[in-house]
Amino acid sequence: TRLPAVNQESSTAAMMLRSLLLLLGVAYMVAGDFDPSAAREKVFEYRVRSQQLHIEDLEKQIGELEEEYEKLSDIPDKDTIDELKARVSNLEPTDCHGKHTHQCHGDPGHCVSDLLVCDGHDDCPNGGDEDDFTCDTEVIHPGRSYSGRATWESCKPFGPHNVIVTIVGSKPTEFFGAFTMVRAVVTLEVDDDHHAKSFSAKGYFSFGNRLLALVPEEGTSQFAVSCKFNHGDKDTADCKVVERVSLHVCARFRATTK
Ligand SMILES: [Ca+2]
Repeated sequence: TRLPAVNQESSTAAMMLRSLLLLLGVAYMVAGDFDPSAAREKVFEYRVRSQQLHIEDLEKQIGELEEEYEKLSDIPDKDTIDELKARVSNLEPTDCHGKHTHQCHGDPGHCVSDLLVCDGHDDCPNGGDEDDFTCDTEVIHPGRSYSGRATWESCKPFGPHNVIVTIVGSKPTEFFGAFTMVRAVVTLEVDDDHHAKSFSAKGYFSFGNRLLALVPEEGTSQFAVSCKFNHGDKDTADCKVVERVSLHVCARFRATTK
């Protein structure tokens, strides 16, 4: 009469063992489960960190540029350089709703950080952040000229007048594809006799937000200019004349190519 009891006990023990093994198996599967979104996040984090290094490299390049300028001219250009540095360091990667985001070309549902546009790696699922359309440099081709009639809101009591921005040089940054360094001449035709004030400016073009930011060479002007090109439009931009130091908006103009 004891044998069936033993058999029952051993069969209960076997069931418990099977349950335990099953539980262990599930736990192992959960622990060892590959999570693609976490992995993508890791890769993104790595890329962002690497872009931070690129920013440091760009700052170093700007530093070298500063030294170069000091050799060429007696006038130091620290304000301009500091402003460029500040603009670059303010760029931080964010999600799709953030300020510095770029909508993937051909895929409106996806966004990437401005810092990842035209950097040589596909970040959009369809590679739209690296295609020829997005990374086209025609708008900053030397010789391109943009002009428009500026309306002053503050800073100076100027009447409406023409502003002309002519690109004189552009150079991709070696390790930071999202930006191209640009040189330009900016002309403000400040009075009715078309008495013009021209100044040399330098800055960058950001592929991610299609923004051309130009600051004057030290001592040449108190104004800087920024122009935002619509995606896909190489010929028209919404531009602002801003006070170089405060970045206060003084005037606006709609610029078109001549
Ligand atoms: Ca990219």
